[in-house]
Amino acid sequence: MVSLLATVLCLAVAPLATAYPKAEAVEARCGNIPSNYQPPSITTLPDPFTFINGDRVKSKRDFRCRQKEIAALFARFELGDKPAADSVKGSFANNILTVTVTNNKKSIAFNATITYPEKGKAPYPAIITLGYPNIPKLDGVAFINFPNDQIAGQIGASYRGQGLFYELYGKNASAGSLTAWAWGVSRLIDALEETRGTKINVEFIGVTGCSRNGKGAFVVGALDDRIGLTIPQESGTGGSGCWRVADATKAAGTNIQTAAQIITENTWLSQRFDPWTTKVSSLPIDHHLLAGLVAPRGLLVIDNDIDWLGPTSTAVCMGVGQLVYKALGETDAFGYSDVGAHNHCLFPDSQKPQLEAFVKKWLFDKEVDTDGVFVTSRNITLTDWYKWKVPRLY
Ligand code: MCU
Repeated sequence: MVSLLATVLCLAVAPLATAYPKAEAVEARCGNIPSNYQPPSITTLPDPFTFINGDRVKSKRDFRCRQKEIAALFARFELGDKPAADSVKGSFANNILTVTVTNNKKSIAFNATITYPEKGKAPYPAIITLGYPNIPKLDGVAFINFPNDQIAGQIGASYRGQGLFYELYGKNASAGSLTAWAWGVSRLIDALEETRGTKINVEFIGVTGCSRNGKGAFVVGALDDRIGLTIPQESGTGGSGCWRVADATKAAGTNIQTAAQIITENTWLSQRFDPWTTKVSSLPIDHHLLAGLVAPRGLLVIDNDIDWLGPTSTAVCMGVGQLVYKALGETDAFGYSDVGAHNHCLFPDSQKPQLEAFVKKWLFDKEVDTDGVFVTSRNITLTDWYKWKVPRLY
């Protein structure tokens, strides 16, 4: 078991400011992918620091631009598009926030129940949960239940296009369920921002979910800069695992979920992903870059030693993802913790101190040591999986 902790001081910021740097605006050209773009084949994990036109990322600002490109690549090759909406309205009564979204003269509405902490002080930081929370209660933190299955179903691969998202954008919308959920959480945050009386501090929002909902939580955090702490739990392949590493693990004889299997099981991903699942080395992205989209915001990846989830794949994938935080000089915002020997989605007590530390730091803006959390029982050699240089961008 590797656990490395070093102390880093975090500068105090004014109340109500986010603990992480707000994303800078970038030029409109960032994220434009030529329509005829053909990604090259690469068996190792693609370089976060080189644009598809070959230019190197030389500054934090360049990296913001590359993040737009990475998000556009995820949309084009794996996740589908996360659309905008014409308007969002919130209303709040009996601890339920009703979110009404209108687009193209059609409207949908969903309810999110807010559970307030017994202790603590309003306005409360909040963790949005996809499904019921599988992490323990946290002092002073509200939990907001996001009804992800209503927004986009996850009943099985033949049930594509079901849920409120598709009522608004059509059954043939490119978004898979994970992207539709990300859209829904963004609209929930829009509603929180404009609704009085919720007693939620919108500057300190986290997101979590376990297993399939952990895949969702990761994508939600990657696609909305207002989320300060992303906690994907036991998300496995399609979450904290990498497609390439999963295929290699499967080829070596382990029963692990792969791209080719995942599209036969459910509607989590866009149908745009289908043709790539038999040639994942031709994808210009992999899931280390999902961590790269969350950076420099807080990311605590909780995993479990179950073959199907791919504990080697997730350790390699997140180990390489951590290099983005290193390049940005923000290693205290990243944690990976794989503790096994417990049932799927049963959060073990031994992970609680890490969770509490990340919550204190990224949802309460307290000075806490969160640097260098990387726990795995797997023997991994990261340099087998990436062939690029990690620049110093800070
Ligand atoms: C880890 O998440 C999924 C997994 O991808 C599926 O293959 C399996 O069927 O279900 C897991 C899950 O969501 O368990 C609750």
